[in-house]
Order: sequence, then structure tokens, then C-alpha cells
Amino acid sequence: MSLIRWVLGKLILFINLLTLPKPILRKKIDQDRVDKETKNLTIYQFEACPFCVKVRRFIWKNSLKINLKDAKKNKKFKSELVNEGGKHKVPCLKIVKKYSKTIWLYESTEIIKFLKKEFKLS
Ligand SMILES: N[C@@H](CCC(=O)N[C@@H](CS)C(=O)NCC(=O)O)C(=O)O
Repeated sequence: MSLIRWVLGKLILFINLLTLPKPILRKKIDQDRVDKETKNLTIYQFEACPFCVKVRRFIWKNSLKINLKDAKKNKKFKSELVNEGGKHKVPCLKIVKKYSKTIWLYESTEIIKFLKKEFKLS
């Protein structure tokens, strides 16, 4: 079973690599602004999780520089996710707010919806 999962995971990564979309290009001033805004975001993810691949493709396509933390390979990231986020589930977007509580957003669809709204993306 774990061998099948491993093979499927590698296949997903291979197909993803072959079909990566072209990232959007922004004017430098706009990209700098976006980069500044993405500094407070972190995605907890697993390398070969299809839902994480979906979110990573979205951030790649939209040239968002979001810090990725692998919660499978790195035990510290895993415990951050479980202890602070509340669930061992990926992908999860950690949103650090300046004047209010940090938000841990689970569900790939919700993460993409948030990023679309935040950065006015289609
Ligand atoms: N509906 C969720 C599904 C996420 C999901 O099932 N993630 C799996 C990895 S592919 C997970 O976190 N499993 C928990 C675990 O492996 O402990 C989404 O779209 O984000």
C-alpha cells in the first residue's frame, strides 16, 4: 500500500513538473508590493499530496512567493501545524496578522479562494 502511494506521489510530482503553467509577470513595483504582503504567509504542506500540489501550482502560476513548510519531513513544522493550527492536515495556510490573531486556514479550495481575494487574482 505504501509502495503504491509512493509511486502515485512520484507520478503526481512528475506530471506536475511537465505541466507547470507559465508564471504571471508583474511590473517590479507591483511584484515588490505582493512580495511584501506574502511575507506574513506560510503554507504547511506535504511534497506529494495532490491538494498541496494544487495550491503550489496556484501560487507558482500567480508568482506568489510564499514560504513552504514540509510538515511530513520536518517534525518541528509538523508539531507547529498540529499544536498551533489544531489539525494534522495539509495544505494549511498560516496567516500572521499584525493587529489580530494568527489564522490557520485549512482546505485547498479555501486557501486558493483567500489568495484570489487578497491579491485580486482570477
Ligand atoms: N479537502 C482537503 C483534503 C486534504 C487532505 O486530505 N490532505 C491529506 C494529505 S493528501 C492529509 O492532510 N492527511 C492527513 C495525514 O496524512 O495525516 C483539501 O482540499 O485540502
